[in-house]
Amino acid sequence: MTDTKPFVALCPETLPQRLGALPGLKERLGANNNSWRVKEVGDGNLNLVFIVEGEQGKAIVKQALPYVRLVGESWPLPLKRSFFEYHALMRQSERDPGTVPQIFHFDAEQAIIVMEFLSPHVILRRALIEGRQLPRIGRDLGRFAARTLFRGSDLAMTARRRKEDLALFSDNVELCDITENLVFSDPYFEAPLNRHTSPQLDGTVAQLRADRDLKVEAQKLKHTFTSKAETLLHGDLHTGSVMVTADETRVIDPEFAFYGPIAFDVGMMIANFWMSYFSQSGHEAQGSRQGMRDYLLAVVVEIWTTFCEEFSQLWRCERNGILYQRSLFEDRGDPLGAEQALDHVLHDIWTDMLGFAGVEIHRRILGLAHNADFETIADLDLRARCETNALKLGRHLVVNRRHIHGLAEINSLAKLLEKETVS
Ligand code: SR1
Ligand code: MG
Repeated sequence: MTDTKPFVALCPETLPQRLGALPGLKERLGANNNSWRVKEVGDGNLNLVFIVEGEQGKAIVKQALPYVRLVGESWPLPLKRSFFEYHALMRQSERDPGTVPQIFHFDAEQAIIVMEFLSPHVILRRALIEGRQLPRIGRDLGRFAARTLFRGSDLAMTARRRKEDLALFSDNVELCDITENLVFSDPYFEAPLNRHTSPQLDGTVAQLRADRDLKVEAQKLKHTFTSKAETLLHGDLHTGSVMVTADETRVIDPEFAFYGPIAFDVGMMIANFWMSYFSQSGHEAQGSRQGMRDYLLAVVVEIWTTFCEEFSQLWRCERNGILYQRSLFEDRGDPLGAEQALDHVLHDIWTDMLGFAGVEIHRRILGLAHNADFETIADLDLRARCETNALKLGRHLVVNRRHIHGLAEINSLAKLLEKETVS
């Protein structure tokens, strides 16, 4: 018989007593758990997050709940997502050291991860809403994506290790199901939990939901998402999953991790910068955000350029997996063959990345889970104008992604949409 303890949600009152004996916590906070101060700070859609402060320091305690916090107990969600988050963090810290929080303790039964308290870091999304320009973010995120996605794939891993990992993460079914519905399908019909800025967006929403080309392309992207088990994804890589200071970037919250297409993480991330771009005119009460808009488009370029450079570098130096083997190219005196293959691989990532960015934009405006970039714009007419621009760009990305040649083209369209709204 296994000795399993039933799950009990933590609360600030019980946490010191329940976790007081954990060596990982005592070491950081101090042994006197009676003096620990606990605050619940979770503002995400799914979990409890506590800051615990003791005489010697602070730590984060994150606990999954057996349901979707945003919706309530009517939407059950398994605790095992915490197991996937923990294992994804372990792999990411191997593949791009220093980019995720340090983990001090993991308890699978109680779905608890105890980790480093990052300070003075703030959530990237909040910094962007406030108009803060983070100088490192494009490079750090481009590199993180390239390293974790390349090193988690058949380009780098042994076939056995990758297949074992694929099997491990294939059980993250319920979190994939959230993405499959919330990102790829719900925005394109009147799904029960959808919401949008109404009545301002009603006409545009009806148009998008009647757009056959858009729906077909969104489903093709969903098909790619479910069938292209290329690499271990973060799975929810948006600006709310990144913590920043001016000098440091850390990526958090990979509970949606599973094996999927490389382009998915990259597209989701870039989409969130485009949404931030379109939301800026809703945050101009304290002054023009033109500088911020220029910065955000430059970050998009930097993420993509860095991703390509780092991916190419890894392709040349760490391509030791079962795909595009050196024995076919470099070892036969044909390094150009390997470069040709690299171009093709990057081109496919580019095309899919644009599509994934487009659906991510749509779902944050039309679906259940919105983002604060738009939601904090109190004037609903103004919010709707910002959202309309983002929706238009999203449609262009999804439907025309195979004919888009570079970011300059998309950023020009973004500027044009923005200018038309202002004038
Ligand atoms: C029901 S969960 C909604 C969203 O929150 C998470 O952060 C993911 O982005 C998910 O799609
Ligand atoms: Mg999250």
